[in-house]
Amino acid sequence: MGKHWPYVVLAVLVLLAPVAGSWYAARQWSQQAEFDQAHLMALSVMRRSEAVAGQAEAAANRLIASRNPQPCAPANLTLMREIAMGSSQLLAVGYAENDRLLCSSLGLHDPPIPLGPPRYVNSLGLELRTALRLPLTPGLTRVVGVRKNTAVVLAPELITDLYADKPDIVVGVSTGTGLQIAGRGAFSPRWRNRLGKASSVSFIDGGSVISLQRSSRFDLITYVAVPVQHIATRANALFANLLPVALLIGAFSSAAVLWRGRAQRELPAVIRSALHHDEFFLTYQPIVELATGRWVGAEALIRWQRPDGSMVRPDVFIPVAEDNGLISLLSCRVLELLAKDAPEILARRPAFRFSVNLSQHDLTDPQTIDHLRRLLGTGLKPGNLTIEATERGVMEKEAATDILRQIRVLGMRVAIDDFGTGYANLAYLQNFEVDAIKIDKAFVDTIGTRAVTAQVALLIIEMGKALSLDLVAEGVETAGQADFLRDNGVRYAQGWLYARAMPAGELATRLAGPVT
Ligand code: G
Ligand code: G
Ligand code: MN
Repeated sequence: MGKHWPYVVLAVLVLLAPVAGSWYAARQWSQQAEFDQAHLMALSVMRRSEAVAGQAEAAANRLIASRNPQPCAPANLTLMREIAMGSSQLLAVGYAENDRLLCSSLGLHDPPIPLGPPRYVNSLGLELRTALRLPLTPGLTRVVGVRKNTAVVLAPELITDLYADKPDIVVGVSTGTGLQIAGRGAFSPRWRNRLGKASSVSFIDGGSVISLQRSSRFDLITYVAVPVQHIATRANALFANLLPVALLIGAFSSAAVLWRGRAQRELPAVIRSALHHDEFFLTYQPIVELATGRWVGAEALIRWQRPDGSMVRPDVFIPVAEDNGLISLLSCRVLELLAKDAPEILARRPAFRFSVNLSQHDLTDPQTIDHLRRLLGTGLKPGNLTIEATERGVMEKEAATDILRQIRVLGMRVAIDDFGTGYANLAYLQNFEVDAIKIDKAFVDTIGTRAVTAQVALLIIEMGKALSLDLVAEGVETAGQADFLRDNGVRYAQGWLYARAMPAGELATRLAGPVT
């Protein structure tokens, strides 16, 4: 049989799904990891910046507090040296006037050293200058903070040396206004806008993963920018690790799909062989009269046990049989099996009713009538038989009407199975002159619940009563459901509350018992 390609397509998808999944996961994880790492780095740059700013502030406060009327007198220079030497992060502290450094812990400056213009002033009067060059180190730029004529000189390397082993990473610190104080790599003042009033933010901009961190103590923002390629590099490494496992899972699933596909393709041949070797048998699920609890009938349900003892479910092999022209052979077998099982039961209960499921194809096949006639030759009376047809089976084929009519002419009853799940409508029930409807378990399940469909069970019951149809509720599992159904005029029920499907022998024995 054809129908191979859907399994091949599925097998390929199932093989690729874990691979695609781990690729996607590797990208997501790596992006998150880079964001997290950038965030941690910005935090750590902030810790360093705050330590430096803290020392600068403390040094300036000490010098300001000394209030020396002669700021460049030797005694004050000694104090400056003491302060500078005691501060691990400061190059020098000194006295400034008119944008010039007159003296510092380095000594008297004659001529005074120009500090350059202030680039930033805050509410405390702190001015920052970022382009100082000391005569001793003309090649290096220094940062100076000046408050109340007290200058603190800082080395930007304190910040730019961070992560020196990762030269493609941009690190730095700026003021809250976006003035770069110290930094390595290209800094963009517009990054600051992304921070808004938040204390930290991470984002991708211009090929970099950027993370900003705001200080809670000073008007400082630190930033770190990592090239986005880092995400790809990390993702590729991760993916390389995941790939073998993903391929293994994919291959196993894929093999399972192909194996199942093969089993499905071979199923028709196996069904034929099973018919030949008598592997099918029937079980019977009692149909109970709600008012009395009597078992008035039973639905015959086909079972298939393989020689190895395993059972194949009807939902698996019935559709395959339908698709491969085998269903009439199976239905025919069901009638043969029933003919063998029925006499023992009818000997005790001559009026007992057996329900048999026919498929859509059976309902358009004139041979079905011949098979049913033959069954009547074996001792069953037409009144002992109910044919169950699904709504779909009846609705979709014109010819079904004719077969159903002939079945009723034979004197057998017709029930619509799984009612409510298909194309339920009043007009067609009238046209087809059925005898009974079986209310699908789905509606019985909603009884006593707040489900939206709970009202449908009642609607079906009212409809059945209006058309004088017998009603059989399927899948009754609780006494509450049974009470509700009985109180609303449903006559029959089937379900685990009463009995599960059982072999013919057990049915005969239990029918002889006291309750049934
Ligand atoms: O009781 P069980 O789980 O086997 O029922 C599964 C499905 O198989 C039910 O929908 C039932 O109607 C269907 N089924 C059981 N026996 C037969 C049969 O003999 N013929 C057909 N066509 N369907 C059946
Ligand atoms: O479609 P049909 O009614 O022919 O199929 C009956 C199916 O419902 C079978 O699979 C049978 O095992 C199952 N069944 C019968 N009674 C109950 C019940 O009370 N509860 C549940 N969960 N399943 C039931
Ligand atoms: Mn049924």
